[in-house]
Amino acid sequence: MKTVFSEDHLLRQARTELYGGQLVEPFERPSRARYIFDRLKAVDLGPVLPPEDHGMDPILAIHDAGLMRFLQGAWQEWVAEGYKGEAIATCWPARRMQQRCPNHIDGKLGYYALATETSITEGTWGAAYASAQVALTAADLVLGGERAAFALCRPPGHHAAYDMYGGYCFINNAAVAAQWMLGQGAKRVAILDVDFHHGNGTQDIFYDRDDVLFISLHGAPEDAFPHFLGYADETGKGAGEGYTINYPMPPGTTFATWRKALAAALQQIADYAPDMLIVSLGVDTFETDPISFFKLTSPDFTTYGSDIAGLNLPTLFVMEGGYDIDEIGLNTVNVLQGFEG
Ligand code: OKP
Ligand code: ZN
Repeated sequence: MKTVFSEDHLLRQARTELYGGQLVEPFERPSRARYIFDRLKAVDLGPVLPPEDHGMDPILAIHDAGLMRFLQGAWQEWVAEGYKGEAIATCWPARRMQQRCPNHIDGKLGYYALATETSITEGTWGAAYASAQVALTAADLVLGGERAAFALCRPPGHHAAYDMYGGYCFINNAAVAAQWMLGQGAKRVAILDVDFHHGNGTQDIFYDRDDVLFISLHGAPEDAFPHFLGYADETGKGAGEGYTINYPMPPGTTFATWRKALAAALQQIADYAPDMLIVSLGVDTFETDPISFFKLTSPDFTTYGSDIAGLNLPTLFVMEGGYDIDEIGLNTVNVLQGFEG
């Protein structure tokens, strides 16, 4: 399997994440990508290619132009205000407040953020842009006839909604790739999100559409980030009714339970008969992930990679989360090797 990867992910080197009332070293850190890259090389998964620049148009086909402008300029505005730390939202348009974008950087951060753990830093936009280009280039490989491709994206994307960033995500790489596939001739695309966290951004983007089926397996919102989306009764709206499917699962969920949800999801994807499959691949379902509560083991990742291959669909894997960094390479590449059989 070919991988697409950009060193520009290194532009995102945040020093702080707001976690447990402290500013800690972010869980989403540059070494994640290096460990995955090292493992790909160690098992000789296949060639690693750089991204080709597809420009802003495929990104603006998914995201609000205001959010993109904001992300490009936020760091400069923050510094101009004289702030010393990294740019973090501190206030929100909460219930019964105006949904209007203010001028002040503090107001803009709150307007566009969906959570406060994710700081914006000098290189954040460059890394997020490169990550989206990685997904687009890997999508081209699948469109060009490859059985599968791996977009080693960093930063991740599935929490980024039409006009919101957060949860370590700025541009929704999987959604951008799905829309690109549709523009290149695919009639229907399925997105299977196996990251521990609900893919609220992807769901939001395609909620009223029937040309993208979105299925997510995740920690139940009662107990897990992003807390305010991902319930089983969210099933789509309008033309999209029935094309969003959620499998929330409780703390302690083991592979046996998780795999049953996956089997149901795979059947629903087969029934939908898409031209292509995108897997939002997060390995934070691992038993020792520091911020998650499922109990998958390393061999389980191989097993479910093989399950997904059973669909026999052209498949694009897009990297999302996974924070047990010592094992992130093994677990990620196990899925890809399991898929290849
Ligand atoms: C991004 B991705 C845990 C707080 C979680 C944000 C998690 C973002 C995950 N107590 N904070 O889906 O892996
Ligand atoms: Zn996650």
